Amino acid sequence: DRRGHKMTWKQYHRLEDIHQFMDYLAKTYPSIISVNSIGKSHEGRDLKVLRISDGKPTNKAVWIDGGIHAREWISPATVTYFINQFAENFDVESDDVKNIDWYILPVVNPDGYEFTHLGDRLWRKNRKPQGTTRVCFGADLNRNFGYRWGGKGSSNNPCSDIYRGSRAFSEPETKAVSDFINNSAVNFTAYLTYHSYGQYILYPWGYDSVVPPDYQQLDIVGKDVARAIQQTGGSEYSVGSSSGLLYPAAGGSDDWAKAKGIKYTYTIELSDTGRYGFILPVSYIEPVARESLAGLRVLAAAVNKA
Ligand code: ING
Ligand code: ZN
Repeated sequence: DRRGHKMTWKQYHRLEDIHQFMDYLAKTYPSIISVNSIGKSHEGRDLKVLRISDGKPTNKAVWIDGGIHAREWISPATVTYFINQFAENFDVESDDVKNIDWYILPVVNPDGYEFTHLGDRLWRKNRKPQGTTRVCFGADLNRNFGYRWGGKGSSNNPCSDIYRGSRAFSEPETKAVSDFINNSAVNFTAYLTYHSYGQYILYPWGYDSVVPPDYQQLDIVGKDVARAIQQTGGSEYSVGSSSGLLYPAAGGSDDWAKAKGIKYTYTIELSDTGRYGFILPVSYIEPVARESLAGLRVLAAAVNKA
């Protein structure tokens, strides 16, 4: 269309629309945006990361991902909304936003995401055949990361929805994310991973009911983010450690990022609180994304002060 892509935030889009949107932005704004594939999914789909940066050497760096879990459609929708806002309005963004190199992977689990569009709307895991028999499909990518992998809240049963995989980073999607973050020479100050649902801002640890030494700072910034969301769109988010507020779950991406030393590491569980759950109507996309962006701007301010 007129803008050269099909993304609307008035409906949920297939992976191809999301990838074409990212490529369009890289082509249209080459001085600030680049797109790179950091690897391929089990079924061979690209894992496309978009980088937005004005190239200042003093910039901080923030990682954002979405779509680790296939059925949580509001996550890629929200993360692509962030991309669109920053791309289309970078020159008028705040210094807090412009002083960050943003690395954004909207769909960590493209095979699962496509499967929820074509087959099973409530699929969670990736689509790699598992176990010796390969009769069951998928590992839970948010149980497959390599910090305290194999602990509480994860399963060794390949047919379980919380199957942890055969070993840490056994899945190409989690391996690609960790390889990129480990090898890129970028020093990330924040790692944000968007899920749904429940309206929570969660910080480590997930593996057990303990908190990191700097949890009070994570709690303060998390509550600042929650307040911005509430003041913008009215949604109320609870803030706390994932193990404390929800349940212990080892192998999450946030624990791995925090253990690497990335200070502001959060799992954000977007709307709603259960009325529609994963099947959030499309009329919610814009309000959820808009208030989430207000929260992200507050996080950007904290990152610049770190
Ligand atoms: N919830 C997360 C899950 O993976 C979570 C909750 C967050 C667990 C952080 C561990 C660490 O179960 C959803 N909805 O995916
Ligand atoms: Zn999830």
